[in-house]
Amino acid sequence: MLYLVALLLHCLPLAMGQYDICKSWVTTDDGPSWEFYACQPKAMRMKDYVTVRVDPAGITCGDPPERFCTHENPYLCSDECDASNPDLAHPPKLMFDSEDEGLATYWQSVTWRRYPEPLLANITLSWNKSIELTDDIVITFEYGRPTIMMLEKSLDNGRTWHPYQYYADDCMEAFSMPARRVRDLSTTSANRILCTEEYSRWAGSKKEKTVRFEVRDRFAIFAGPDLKNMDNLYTRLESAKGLKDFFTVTDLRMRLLRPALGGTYVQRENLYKYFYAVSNIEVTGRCKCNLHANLCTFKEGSLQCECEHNTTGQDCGKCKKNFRSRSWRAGSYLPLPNGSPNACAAAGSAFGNCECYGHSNRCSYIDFLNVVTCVSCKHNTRGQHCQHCRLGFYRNSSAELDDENVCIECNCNQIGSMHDRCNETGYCECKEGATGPKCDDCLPNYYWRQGCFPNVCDDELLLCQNGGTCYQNQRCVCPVGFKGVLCQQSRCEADKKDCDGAPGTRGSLGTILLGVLALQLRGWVDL
Ligand SMILES: *[C@@H]1O[C@H](CO)[C@@H](O)[C@H](O)[C@H]1NC(C)=O
Ligand SMILES: *[C@@H]1O[C@H](CO)[C@@H](O)[C@H](O)[C@H]1NC(C)=O
Ligand SMILES: *[C@@H]1O[C@H](CO)[C@@H](O)[C@H](O)[C@H]1NC(C)=O
Ligand SMILES: *[C@@H]1O[C@H](CO)[C@@H](O)[C@H](O)[C@H]1NC(C)=O
Ligand SMILES: *[C@@H]1O[C@H](CO)[C@@H](O)[C@H](O)[C@H]1NC(C)=O
Ligand SMILES: [Ca+2]
Repeated sequence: MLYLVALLLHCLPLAMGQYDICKSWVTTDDGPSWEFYACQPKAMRMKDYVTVRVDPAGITCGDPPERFCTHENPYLCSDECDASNPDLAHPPKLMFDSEDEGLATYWQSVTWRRYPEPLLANITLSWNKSIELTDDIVITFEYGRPTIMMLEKSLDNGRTWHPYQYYADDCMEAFSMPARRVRDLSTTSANRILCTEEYSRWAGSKKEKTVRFEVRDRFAIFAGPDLKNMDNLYTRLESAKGLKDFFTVTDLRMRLLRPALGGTYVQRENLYKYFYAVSNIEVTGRCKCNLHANLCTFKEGSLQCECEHNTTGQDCGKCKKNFRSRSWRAGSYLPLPNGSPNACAAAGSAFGNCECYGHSNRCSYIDFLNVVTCVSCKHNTRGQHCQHCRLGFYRNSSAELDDENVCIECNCNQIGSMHDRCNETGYCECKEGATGPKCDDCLPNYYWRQGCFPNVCDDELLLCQNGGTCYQNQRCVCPVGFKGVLCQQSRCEADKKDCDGAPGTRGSLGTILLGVLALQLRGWVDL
C-alpha cells in the first residue's frame, strides 16, 4: 500500500488542484520512491519575453519629425515626435516597459495625414513558444482607442493566422457582424469568435483607455464569477474539444484599422489628431508544457519548458530517447485534484522487455507462443515490437524507428500497379506498359487511358497513312475513303459501294470508270 508522509501532505498544496508539483518522494511499504503528478508552470507576465514587430515600415512616428495634437485640445499642437531624440521618440519597445508612476511611455504611429487612405498598422507579438492565456489581454491606448481593430492569433509561430476577436464602434458596419458581449456567452459558445463594441466607442481619451480580450469572463462561464470553481474549468478544458487550444497562442497580432475619431466625423483640416498610441500590452499566461513541467525558463532568447516525466521538447511534446515504450501523451487535469502525469516509460519497464517504439501503449502475452507482443500498433506499424510497416506502407529512411512518420503510404496507382504494396524505397510493382515509382506513368510507346495501352499510332513507326492523323496515340482519324487501323485500306477496294457519290474521293481512274459504268447500267435498267 502507498501512503504519503503526513508532513509532505502538509507542505504540498496538492489537494488544491494547483498542479504545481511534478513529483514527490513518498514512502511506501516497499520503501521510498517517486510519485508523479500532472504539473504546469506558474502564470507569468508574458510581455517580458516577447518580440514585437510593427508593420508597415515607416508607420512609427518621428522619421521625419512631426507634430501632433490631441482630441481634447485639437488646436494646441505642441507635441512632437522625433525618432532621433530619445526624449521625443516613441519606439515599439515602449509598449512593454514598466510604467513609472504617472508618466506613460508609448509607441506612436504617424498621423493620418494621408486621409482618406486608411491608417493601418499591425503590431505582431511573437514568443516562439506556445503560451496558455490565464488572464485578460489588456491593451492600453493613450489618446483614444481605435474605432476599428482586430485581434488575430497564431498557433504555429506565425505560419497561419486566425481571427481572435473583432472590435468596432459599429460591428455591423465594420465587419458585418452583430455586436456581442463575452459575458453573454454560454458553456457551448465559450470559444466563439465575436465582435464587441465595448472597447471602441469614444468616451474621452483619458477615461477609457483599455481594450481587452476577455479570458477571465470566458473562464467564469465554467469556474463561476470569482473563478472559485477551477475544478470545473479544468474538467472542461480536458473534455471540450478545442477549448484548450482556444486559449493557446504562439503569436498575437493587433490589426489597427481606424484610429479614434474623437467624435463622429473626421476633421480633414486637422489630421494631426488622428493616430495610434499604445502604452502597454499586458499578456498573462503560462508556458504550455502539456502538464509535464512546472518550470519554464528563458534560455537563448526563447522560453523553454523544463520537462519532467521523461519527456522532452520545447513543450514537452515527446518522450525522451529510451523512454518510448508507450506513445507520448499529454498529462491530464483529470482525475481531480491531482490529475494524471501520463509519464513516458523506459523501454523495458513494462512486461519485461517489450519495446513498441512508442507505437503502442499495450503489450500482451501470447501463451502458446510464449512471447510478449505489442498490441494495436499505431502509425501504420505492425509486428511484435511495431518494428515493421503495415502492408501498403514502406519505411521512411530519414525517420527513426520510434518516429510517428516512420511508415509512409505506398500510394500505388490503383490502375497502373499490380497491388498496393511497394518495395523499401517506395516503388510499386507495375502492370505491363506502366512505369514510375507509383506506376502512374506509361512506358514509351504506351498511352494512358485507365491504364497503359500500346500505342495504336504515333509519329515514328506507326504512322497513319493516306493523310490520316493520329489522335492521342489511340487511333488514326482517316480521310473519307480510307479505313483500317492505319488508314491503309481504301474503302473502294473493300466495298465498291463506298466509292459511289463520295465527295472528294480520290479514286483511281479505274474505279471512276467502274462507277460511271455502274451508273449507266443502273439507268439502263431503270428505263
Ligand atoms: C497586417 O496583417 C495582415 C495579415 O494578418 C495582412 O493581411 C495585412 O496586409 C497587414 N497589414 C499591414 C499594414 O502590414
Ligand atoms: C525558437 O525556439 C527554438 C527552440 O527553442 C529555437 O531552436 C529557435 O532558434 C527559436 N527561433 C527563434 C527565431 O528564436
Ligand atoms: C525518468 O527516468 C529516470 C531515469 O533516468 C527515472 O529515475 C525516473 O523515475 C523516470 N521518471 C518517470 C516519471 O518515469
Ligand atoms: C520522414 O521522416 C521525417 C522525420 O520524421 C519527416 O520529417 C518526413 O516528413 C517523413 N517523410 C514522409 C514522406 O513522411
Ligand atoms: C525498388 O524498386 C526500384 C524499381 O524497381 C529499384 O530501382 C530499387 O532498387 C528497389 N529498391 C530496393 C531496396 O529493392
Ligand atoms: Ca509603456
